[in-house]
Amino acid sequence: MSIIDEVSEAVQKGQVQAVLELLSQGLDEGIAAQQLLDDGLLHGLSLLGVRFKNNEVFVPQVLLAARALNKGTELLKPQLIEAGVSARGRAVIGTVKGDLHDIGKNLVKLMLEGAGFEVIDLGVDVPDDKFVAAVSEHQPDVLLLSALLTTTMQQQGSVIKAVADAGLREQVKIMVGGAPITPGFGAEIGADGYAPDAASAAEVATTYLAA
Ligand code: B1M
Repeated sequence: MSIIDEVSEAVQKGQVQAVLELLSQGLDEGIAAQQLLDDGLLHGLSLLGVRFKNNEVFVPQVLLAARALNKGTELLKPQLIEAGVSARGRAVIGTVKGDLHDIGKNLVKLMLEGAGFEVIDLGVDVPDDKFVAAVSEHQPDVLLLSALLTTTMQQQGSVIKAVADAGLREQVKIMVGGAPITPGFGAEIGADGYAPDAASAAEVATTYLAA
């Protein structure tokens, strides 16, 4: 079995230590960090996701896998982002209220940092008023909202409305993303932008910075 397949297996089993050791071994052997992330960590989670959907594994196993994946991503972070990029913008990011999924959000955060953003991460299950308070306090260039559930995607619209009601809408660009989100949905709820994945989220956010 290749190291990449072993990473995928270890993620599915939620084995943090094994994931970290395999990733270090992979990097030592010259495997690109992006490949370890895509074909190892994320591929493992995707396979587990199918078994989750089919009720073959349950929330505790998926939680352990998510923890292993997040730890593994932290280890790869220096290789994934360009070193030494100076901060040239500020972003606030969070997963909306009612939603506990943070893997995608963490990847978007990582790519934003790689693109030179200072990122304030509000975490998961973030209520609207916390997003509003963060925009008021940190004056970010971009606010990024993540949602993974069809039952929480509407919450993104609620955050946008709350920011507008607080009189802050003109001073911040708002982007939405997450597996169920489409560009059409983003436009419908009044977002400025949408991105399908972490790398393009950083690209779109960068276009909002004043030249
Ligand atoms: Co959840 N879950 N989950 N889960 N979970 C999904 C999303 C689901 C599709 C699984 C399934 O049934 N097939 C399903 C949603 C169905 C739906 O709404 N239509 C689901 C469900 C139902 C649930 C629960 C309700 C299950 C239950 O309790 N019965 C429950 C809800 C809890 C809650 O949030 N209130 C639940 C719980 C969990 C865990 C806690 C166990 C765990 C999350 C742990 C964690 O995140 N720390 C979990 C996981 C891991 C998943 C799956 C398996 C993987 C999600 C993931 O991390 N993908 C998922 C099934 C799947 O996707 N195969 C599933 C990898 C990640 C890199 O992708 O997050 O899409 P993603 O992020 C991408 C893009 O979307 C984009 O960039 C990222 C990187 O490229 N992106 C953005 C994301 N945010 C962005 C923000 C931006 C821009 C781009 O800013 C503008």
